[in-house]
Amino acid sequence: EGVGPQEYVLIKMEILTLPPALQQLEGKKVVLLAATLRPETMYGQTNCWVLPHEKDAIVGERAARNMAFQGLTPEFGEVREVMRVRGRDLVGLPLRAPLTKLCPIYTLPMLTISMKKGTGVVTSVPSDAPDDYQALMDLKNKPALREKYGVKDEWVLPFDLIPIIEIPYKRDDAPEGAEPELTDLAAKVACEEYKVASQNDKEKLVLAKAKTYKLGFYEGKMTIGDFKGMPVQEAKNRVKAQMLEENNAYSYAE
Ligand code: A2H
Repeated sequence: EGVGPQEYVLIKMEILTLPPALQQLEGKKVVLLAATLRPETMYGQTNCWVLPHEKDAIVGERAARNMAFQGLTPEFGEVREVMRVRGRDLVGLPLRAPLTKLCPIYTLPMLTISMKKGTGVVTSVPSDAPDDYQALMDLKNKPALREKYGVKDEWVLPFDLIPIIEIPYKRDDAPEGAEPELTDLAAKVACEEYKVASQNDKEKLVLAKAKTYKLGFYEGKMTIGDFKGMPVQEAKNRVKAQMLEENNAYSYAE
C-alpha cells in the first residue's frame, strides 16, 4: 500500500463470557485486539467486527509475527500458538471496550474485512466510518442476513449511533457559497449523500469514506469525553496516550 509504516493503535476488547469454542482459555483474561487509525473515535464504538467465513480469525499469522517483533508477545520474536478459532465462532461475543458508554458491545460479522492488514478484528464506529455504518445498517435492516450468520436481534437492534465528532459538511450538490451544515453523524450523512446500498457497494463507499475522513480529521471537533471541544487532530494523540497509559491499548506498526 502506502510508503512507510502505518501507525495503528490496538484497542483491547475484553471478552466478558467465553464462548464454547474458547473454553480451553477459561480462567484467563482474553482480549480481542482491534487495529484502528482513529483512537479518538473510540467513544463512538457500538460493536466489533470479525470476518465470519475466516478459518483463523483472531490476529492472523502475519499480525502475530509483526507483534512478536514489536515486543507485544512474552518472548521477543516468538509466537506461541495456543489455538485457532473460526470467525463464525466469535460472532456474538460480549465485550468490554474502552471509552464507549455501551457495555457490553458484541462482535458481529463484516464481510469486507481484509486479513492482510491489522489484526482482522475491527472496531466499529458507525457515526464516523462509512464501512461501519453501512455494515451495521445491513444487519439492522436485513433479518435474513442476521439469520445467515446467527446474529441475535438483541446484539444489533437496541442501540443507536453515538455522536462524538461535529463536522461542517457540504454536499457536493450544495449551491455555490452555501453554508456547510453541521453534523455529528458524518458517516450516515455521507452514505446517504452517495446512496450507498450495502457494505459491498465498494465504489460509492470509496466516495463516502474520502469525504468523511477528510472532513472529520481536518475539520472535526470532539463533542464528548475528556477532550470535548478540541479539534480531532489534537485529540487523536491525547486519547491515544490516555488509552496506552491506562493499559487499554498497544501501539502497533506494520
Ligand atoms: B478505523 P488502513 Cl471512525 N479490514 O478505525 C478492513 N478494515 C480494517 C481492518 C481490516 N483488517 N483493520 C482495520 N480496519 C479499519 C475506526 C475508524 C477508522 C474511523 C474512521 C476511519 C478509519 C473505526 N472503524 O479508518 O487501510 C479501521 O477503521 C480510515 C482508513 O490500514 C482502521 O481505522 O489504512 C482502518 O480501517 C485502517 O485502514
